[in-house]
This record gives sequence, structure tokens and C-alpha cells, in this order.
Amino acid sequence: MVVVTAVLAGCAPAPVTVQGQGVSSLYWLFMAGAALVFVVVAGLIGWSIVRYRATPDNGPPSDFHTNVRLELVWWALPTLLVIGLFAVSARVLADVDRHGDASALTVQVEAFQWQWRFSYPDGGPTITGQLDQPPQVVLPIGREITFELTSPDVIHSFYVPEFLIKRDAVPGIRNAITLTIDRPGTYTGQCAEFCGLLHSDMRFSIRAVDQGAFDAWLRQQGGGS
Ligand SMILES: [Cu+2]
Repeated sequence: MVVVTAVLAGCAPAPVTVQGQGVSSLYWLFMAGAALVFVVVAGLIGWSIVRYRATPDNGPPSDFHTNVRLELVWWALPTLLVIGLFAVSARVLADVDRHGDASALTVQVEAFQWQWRFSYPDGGPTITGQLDQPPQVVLPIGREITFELTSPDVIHSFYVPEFLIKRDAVPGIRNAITLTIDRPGTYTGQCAEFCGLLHSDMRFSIRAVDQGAFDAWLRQQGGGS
């Protein structure tokens, strides 16, 4: 159990967005719930095997059926557990799907075969990746960023592992996701929906910096926030 938990913890990157923290907490809550259920069920099975094994002292097993109190308990406990997990999941999902407010920075993200194009608002820069040169975009931390996702050809998926959330870019649909990056750093993204021959080349990176550095970068690019 300890080994499995350690391995899983190593596989899930630490979230760098506020919304990703909700997803991460949910993940650990499910893990803890599953571990608790496993320990209780396996423990009771183990105890029963040892306690009621066939020995000359134990005699023949008792013969009974129907124990209303016990059946109510093992009906109620899993039901409450599932209702609780549903409620917490619905709350995190609502957070993840919440639209940004008026102060959010909106970045248009066009995914196409086989690269990415990022366009900033108000005459800001447009950054288009080349096959051998994935785009790097700069974004501010501590502020809501709405990524508006479109695709002119097939379905792609906007995915940065450290964000813990991905969203599809679907032809004919304007999909969006609002995220708040809360840790500076450079995060690599990758198309997460197989979209053709060069799908694996659909990479990009996001450099998250504080608002001052972002404004300076934007000025350098010839646009305003
Ligand atoms: Cu793709």
C-alpha cells in the first residue's frame, strides 16, 4: 500500500494552478477513501479467516440468515460514501468549469494540424509554432486566464500536465477553460488527442511570470494587456 501510494504520488505532478489544486485534493480524497475501504474490507476478511477457521474448538459453523441491522449498515455506509464523493466532485467540477470574470486575460488558442497558435487580446502578439520550433508563450501568475480553444481541422486537446486539467479544441465549437497559474515556472504542454501523423510534434510551452514581467514582455512584443 505504502509503495503503491508513493509510486502514484510520483506520477501525478504537483499542480501549479488554483483549479488543479482542487483536482489534486479530489484525487487524494478518492485515494484515501479507497485505501480506507480496502483496509477495512481486507482486514475483516483476514480476521474472519483466522477467527473462524475450522478447528476442533470452533465446531461446526452457525447457521443463520438475515441480520437487518448489519445489512442496513453495509447499505448505508457505501451509499453515504458515494453521495459524499459525488458532492465534492460536483463542487470541484463547477470550479474547473467556471468562466473567468471581466478581469480575466483571454488568450485565443488555435490548435491545427500540427501546431498551435496563441493570440493575445487588444492588438497583442500572435505566436505560431513551427514543426521544429514549438511556440513558447508568456503568461501572468495570480490572474485568471481564459484559454479560448478552436480548431480548423480535427479535434485536438490542450494539455499541460502540471495544470492537471485538459480541454479539447473541437472544429466548429468555441471551447474555453479558465485557469489561474499560481506558481512561476516553465511548463510544457502537448496535444493530448491523437490528431494525425505529426500529433506527437504538437508541443508548446508556457512561461509563467509575475504581472510586472508579463507586462514588460507584452510591451516588448508590441502589445498591451
Ligand atoms: Cu494532436
